[in-house]
This record gives sequence, structure tokens and C-alpha cells, in this order.
Amino acid sequence: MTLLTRRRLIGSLGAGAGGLLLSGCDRIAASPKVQDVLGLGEGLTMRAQRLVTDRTALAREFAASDMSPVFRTNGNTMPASDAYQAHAAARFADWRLELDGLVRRPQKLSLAQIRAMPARTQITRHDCVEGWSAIGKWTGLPLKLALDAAGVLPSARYVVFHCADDFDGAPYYESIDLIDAYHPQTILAWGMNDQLLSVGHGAPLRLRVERQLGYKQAKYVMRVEAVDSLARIGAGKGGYWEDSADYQWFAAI
Ligand SMILES: Nc1nc2c(c(=O)[nH]1)N[C@H]1C(S)=C(S)[C@@H](COP(=O)(O)O)O[C@H]1N2
Ligand SMILES: [Mo]
Repeated sequence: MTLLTRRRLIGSLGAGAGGLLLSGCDRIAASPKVQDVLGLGEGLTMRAQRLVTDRTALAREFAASDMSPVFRTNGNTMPASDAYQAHAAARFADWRLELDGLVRRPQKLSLAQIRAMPARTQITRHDCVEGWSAIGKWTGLPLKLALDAAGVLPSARYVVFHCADDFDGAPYYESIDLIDAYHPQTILAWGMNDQLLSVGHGAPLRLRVERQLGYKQAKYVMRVEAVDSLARIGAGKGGYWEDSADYQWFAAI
């Protein structure tokens, strides 16, 4: 279901319930009790709307002149695995992004195929919990298009990003819910600041989920998996830092 239909659904549910009550009978609607109920309904609808609106609002986008002269790297800057390093040496020519889990049509996409798909470019601010920020330009495939190509099943609730790197043998991974997955600014970025994404910044593909903090921006994404629960992934909290240092899973900014 698209965000638009979701929003319409909530809107029409609210209008439907109100409409039913109002069209019923003026005499009943005039009684204080019924007015309470109507008031409550309206409040709930508004709160539901606001929740949805907040989740779908766009992160601020900046002008080229706002871009940081230096965008530092953080966390892992070169996955240790031989397989990754062989792919990097070959400029990811034989590398494939896997897209599987709760999907109708599992995909294996080459970097060339991904770059041939429609791309979005956005200049946004990256905020790391360690206390630094940087404004950079990201270009990549809207995650929605990748998910639509695979046909996400109705039972899916989250999207997991499996990365090539690890910390002491624990693989880096991250996850987001479907609202963030279908958000228009959520992209699998292959370009940064008008260049191909460097290894330090997560080549060949890294997640940009612009409404959330730095550690959610998974680098070295090898596999995208649609799941119905995060319980069986890693230690079950939805991400490497969530599992190992109790970072918040929902790291909205
Ligand atoms: N795979 C992977 N993704 C990662 C990390 C990491 O160590 N490994 N570090 C995270 C953190 S804490 C931050 S702030 C950003 C840093 O991205 P950058 O190196 O492009 O600045 O990547 C995030 N994504
Ligand atoms: Mo970070």
C-alpha cells in the first residue's frame, strides 16, 4: 500500500465515521454525549493524521552552496572480508545486490542495472550521534522502486540491510519499517557529491534514510531483506548498534 493510499485511508475512515454519525439524526447528534464522541473521534483522527504526516514529511534539502567542504567517514571504512575486497578491486563489476525475503520476485541486481534505473539526488544533512554533522549530496535508486520490482508481500513489516563489514565478527546490519522504506527520500545511494560512492563512504551502495540518525545510514549494503519481524535478525533489536550498545531503533531527527 502506498503512503498516499494509507493517508487517504485514514482520512476517509475519519470522514466515514463522522459522516455516519452526522447523517444519522440531528437530534441524537445534538446530545452532549454524542458531541463528546464526535469530538473524540475528531481528535483521534487528527492525531493519527499528524503521526502519519510527521513520518512522511521530507527532511530538509539544502543548496549546493551549503555542502560541507569535508564529509568525514565514520565507523568501518573498509570491510575486512576477502569477497568484498575482491569486488572493490574489480570496481564491483560482478557484484550483485540481493533483494529477497518476503517478496514475490527475489532480485539480483548489478550496479550497472541499479544505475540505469531512475535516480534521485538530494542534498541533506547527516547527523551522527557522536556529535558531528555534514551536508552532502546523495544520488541513488529510490528504495521504493527496488521493492516494487521485487513485489513486497503483504506480510512484510520491515526491510533489513545486510552489510559487508563487521565489528569483531558481528556483521553490521540495519533495518527500517515500511513507512521509511517507501519514503521518497529513502534511497540506495551509489553516488555522493557528484562522484561514484567511495569505499570509505560505503561503496557500492549505502542506504540514505534522511529522517534518521547517522548509524541508520547502512554502508556496504549487500542484501536487502523484507521480513515480518526483527526478532530473528542479529540479537533482535534491528541493528548492529541497537543490539550492541542499546541505540534506539527508531532514530528520527
Ligand atoms: N556498514 C556500516 N554502515 C555504517 C557504519 C558502519 O560502521 N558500517 N557506521 C554508521 C555511522 S555511526 C555513521 S555516522 C555513518 C558514517 O557514514 P560515512 O562514513 O559516510 O560518514 O555510517 C553509518 N553506517
Ligand atoms: Mo554515527
